[in-house]
Amino acid sequence: MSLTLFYHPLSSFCWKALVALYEADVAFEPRVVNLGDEADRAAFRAVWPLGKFPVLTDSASGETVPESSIVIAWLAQRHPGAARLFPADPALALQVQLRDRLLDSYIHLPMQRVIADRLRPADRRDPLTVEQARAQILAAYDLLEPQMAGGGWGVGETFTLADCSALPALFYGDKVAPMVEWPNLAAYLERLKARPSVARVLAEAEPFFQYFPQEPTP
Ligand SMILES: N[C@@H](CCC(=O)N[C@@H](CS)C(=O)NCC(=O)O)C(=O)O
Repeated sequence: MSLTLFYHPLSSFCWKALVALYEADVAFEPRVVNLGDEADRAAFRAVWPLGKFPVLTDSASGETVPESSIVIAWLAQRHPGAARLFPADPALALQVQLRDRLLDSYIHLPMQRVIADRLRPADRRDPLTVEQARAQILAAYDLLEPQMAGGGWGVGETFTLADCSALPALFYGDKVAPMVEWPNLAAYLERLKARPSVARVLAEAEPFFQYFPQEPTP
């Protein structure tokens, strides 16, 4: 086996890569990075200096592949089982990439800003950052809600990169900005959770959910 995935089971961006790997049934060595351990952090930074996971390495080709969307694109180019994560039709492929960008930029990253604020000492929290991040998430929900009115997967008829990206964005997004007024997105999240690749990722994360920071009491 030549592939190693540097990741953590609770990490939202790692979920994107894990779903793709499980969808495509690609064999890889899981390498959990413990960011709380200085030596492990340094070892990971030797692989990828920015220190952000997921990162996939291929000992056969010598490649180091960072960034969740690029990991999935790389898999799609090299592993037949993963090719379907990027539609062959160029127009549809562009729609898939657009959805991936929208989910990452306007739900996933703002969600991380809300969580990061929870991890700060009480006297360093920034309610304005949280408010703006939540507003960004709600605007993205509004944009995507009508697009999911027909049910099914994110873009097109089949499960793609768009769905790999949707899982962490909507799962953790729902925790910081509940999707009560967005029934199409809420139903889509339930469809995602029922997908075997996703169910496996969530089951592996389950022992770590206790570390997810809850909303601080005012
Ligand atoms: N744009 C990157 C974002 C990756 C990212 O932010 N990963 C987080 C975990 S979800 C991380 O590595 N955090 C560790 C840190 O910031 O020290 C991607 O798509 O892979």
